[in-house]
Amino acid sequence: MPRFRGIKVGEIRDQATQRQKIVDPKRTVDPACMEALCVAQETGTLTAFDRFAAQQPQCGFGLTGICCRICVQGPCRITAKSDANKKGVCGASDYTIVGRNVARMIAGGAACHSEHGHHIAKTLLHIAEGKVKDYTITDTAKLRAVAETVGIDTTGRSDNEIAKSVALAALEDYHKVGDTPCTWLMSTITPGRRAKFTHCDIAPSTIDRAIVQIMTQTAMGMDADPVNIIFGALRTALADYTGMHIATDLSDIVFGTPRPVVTEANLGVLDPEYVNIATHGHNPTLSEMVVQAARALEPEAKRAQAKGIKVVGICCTGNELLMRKGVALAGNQATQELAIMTGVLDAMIVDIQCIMPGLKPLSECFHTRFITTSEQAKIPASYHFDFREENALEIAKDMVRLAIEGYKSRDQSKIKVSKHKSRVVAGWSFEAMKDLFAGLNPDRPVKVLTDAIVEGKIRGVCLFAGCNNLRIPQDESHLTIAKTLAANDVFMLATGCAAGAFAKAGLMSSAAVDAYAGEGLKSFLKDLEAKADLGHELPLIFHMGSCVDNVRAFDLCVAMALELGVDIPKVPFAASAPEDMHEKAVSIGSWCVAMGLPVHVGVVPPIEGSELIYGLVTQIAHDVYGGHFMFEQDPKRAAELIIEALDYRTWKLGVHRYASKKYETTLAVNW
Ligand code: NFS
Ligand code: SF4
Repeated sequence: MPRFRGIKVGEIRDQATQRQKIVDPKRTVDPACMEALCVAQETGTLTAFDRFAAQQPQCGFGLTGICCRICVQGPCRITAKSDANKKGVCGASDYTIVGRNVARMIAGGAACHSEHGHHIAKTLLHIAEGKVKDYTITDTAKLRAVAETVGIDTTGRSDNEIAKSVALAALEDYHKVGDTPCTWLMSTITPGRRAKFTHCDIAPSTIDRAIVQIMTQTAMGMDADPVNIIFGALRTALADYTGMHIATDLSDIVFGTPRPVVTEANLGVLDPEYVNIATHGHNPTLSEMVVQAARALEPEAKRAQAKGIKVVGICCTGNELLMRKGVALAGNQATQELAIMTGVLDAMIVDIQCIMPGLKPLSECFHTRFITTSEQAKIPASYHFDFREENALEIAKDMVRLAIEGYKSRDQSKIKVSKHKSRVVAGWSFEAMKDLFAGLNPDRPVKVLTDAIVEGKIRGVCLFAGCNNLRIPQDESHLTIAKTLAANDVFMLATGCAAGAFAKAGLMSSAAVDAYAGEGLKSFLKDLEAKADLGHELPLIFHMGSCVDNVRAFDLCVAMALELGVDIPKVPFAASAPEDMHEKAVSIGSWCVAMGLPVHVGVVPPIEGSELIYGLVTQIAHDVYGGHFMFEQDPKRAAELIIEALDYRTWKLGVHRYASKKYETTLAVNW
C-alpha cells in the first residue's frame, strides 16, 4: 500500500485566484447581504467588500509569505531572479522567512484564544471567591466533570471550593514554575497523542511560555531551521488548543452547557418594531449580561414606543448566545457592517476580536450607537464603556439605555429591512451530542456514530470551522462543500463563522436534510431523530458553537478514537476551513494537523513562497503526526479531497477490523 497522498497534495497551486481583478465588489451568495450591498452601492457607502476590491491586486511577496519585516533592515523580499535577492539581508532563506512568518501568525491566534480563556478563568475564580455578584456557577455537573478530567478531587467539597481549584488549575496552564505539560492538553487527548507530543517534545508547559518561546525562536538571528520552526509553531498551536479548551469548559460552568435550541439566523432577525441590539465579538461575559440587561429594561423600551428589545448576535459571541440562549444570529464575519446598513440596528456592542474598525465610521452614516467595551479593543470616537465583572449588569444596562435612545433617533428614510431569515436547530455541545446518540445506545453513545461509519452508512465526520474571507464570495465555498459532502453521506459539524454561513442558509434545519442529504446520512439522521425526545427535528449540520468551541468537536473525535480503539490519525474525521481569514484560524488548523486530522483550507495562508514549508505542512506533517493540510480554493475539488481523506481512513479501518475479527487477534494499530 503506498503512503497516503491526497489528490495533488503537496503541489503548490496556481496563485492566479489569489490576485484578483474584481469588477463588482458585491461578492456574496447570501441574499440578505446582497440586498444590503446593493443599498451600499446605491448610497455610495463603502464597506469591506469595496475596500477588498480596492486592494487588488495584492502584493505577491506578501501573499506567498516571502516578505520579511522581522528586523528594521527589512522589508526583505525574496525572488529567484538574482542570486543576491534569493536571501534576505541577513541571509535568511525563503523557508526561514515563510516559516517564521507563519509561526508568528499562529502565535497571534494562540494569544487571542488564550486571552479569552484567561478572562473566563479569572471570572470563575472571582465567582468562587465571592468577588462578583452578577455571575454564578450555572452548571455544577459540568464543574464536577471538568474537575475530574483534570484530576481535581471533588469528594466532600463545595461547588465554590471545586470552582476555585479548577480556576487556579486553568491559570496554572498559563503561568507556573516547572516544565510539566499543560493539564488541559494532556488530560483531554488520547494516550497515543500524549505519547506523540511527548516524543516530539511539542507539548507546551504553559500557554504564555509557548508564545514567548516562539516569538523568541522566530526573532532576527534566531532559528533558521524550517523543521524546527514549524515544530515550535505546532507547540504554540497546542497552547492555542489548551486555551480554547479552558475557554469552553469554564464558559459552560459559568453560563451553562448548551442543549438543543431552535432559533433563526440572518439579517431578517432584526425587527423594525423592536429596539435592536447586536452583540459582536467573542466573550460571553459581556453578551450574557447584555441579554439580562435587555430583559430588565423591556419596560423602558416600551415607554419609547418599541414593542420590546431584541438582542441578536454577530460572529462568535453571537454563536455563544445562540447556543445557550437561543438568541438569533444576525450574521457572520462579513455581515457585520451590513447589519448597520439595515437602518434598524440601534446599538452594536462589541468586545474583542474580528471587529472591523470600519464599523465606527459606517455607524456614523446611520443612527447606530457603536459601543466598545474592552480596554484591549478600542476604536476611536466610539462610545466606550469600561466593562468590568464587578458591576457588569449595571454597565450592560447603561449600554442598553443607549440603544433605546438610538431607537428614538432612527432615520426612517434609511430603513431597509430584510425578509431573509432561516430556521436553525442548534445547541450541540459534546454533551448534547452524546445524549442524542444515547437514544440508540445508552451505554456507549459514541458507538452509534462509529458503527454507522464502520457499516458504511455514513462516510465519516467533517468539522467546518473558520471565517469569511473576502477573497471568496461570502459563504459560497462553505455552502458548496457542505452540500457536496451531504450528498456523499458525510456527517457534519460546524463552529464559528462557518456555522453562521450554514445557519443563515437554512442548512441547520430538517428541510436541508430532505433537500441535500444522501440516503445513508438521511437514514442515520432519521433513526436518531426517531429516538430523540427533543420536540423538534434534527438539522443537516450540527452547530457546535463558537470558534473556541472547536474543542467540543475535537472531544467527539477523541471519543470516537477511544471507541474504535485507535489513535486520532486513524479516525475518519476531517476538518475544513473553506474561508479562513484570522490568525486564529491558522492556529486551529495547525493544532488539528498535530492532533492527526486531515485539514482542508480554502484560502492558502502565506506559505507558498517556500516549497519546503509547503511540503512540510502538506506531507511531512502527515508522516510525523498523521494529519496534514490540504490547500484548495475550488470548493468542488475541496469536497473531493475531504471525501478522499475520509474514505482512505474508513477503508484502512475496515481492513484492519476485518483482519482482527477473522484471525481473532486484537486490532493492529500501527498502520
Ligand atoms: Ni473564529 Fe470567531 Fe468568525 Fe473567524 Fe472571527 S468570529 S473566533 S476568527 S471570523 S470564525
Ligand atoms: Fe531582512 Fe533578515 Fe531582517 Fe528579515 S530578519 S528583515 S530577512 S535582515
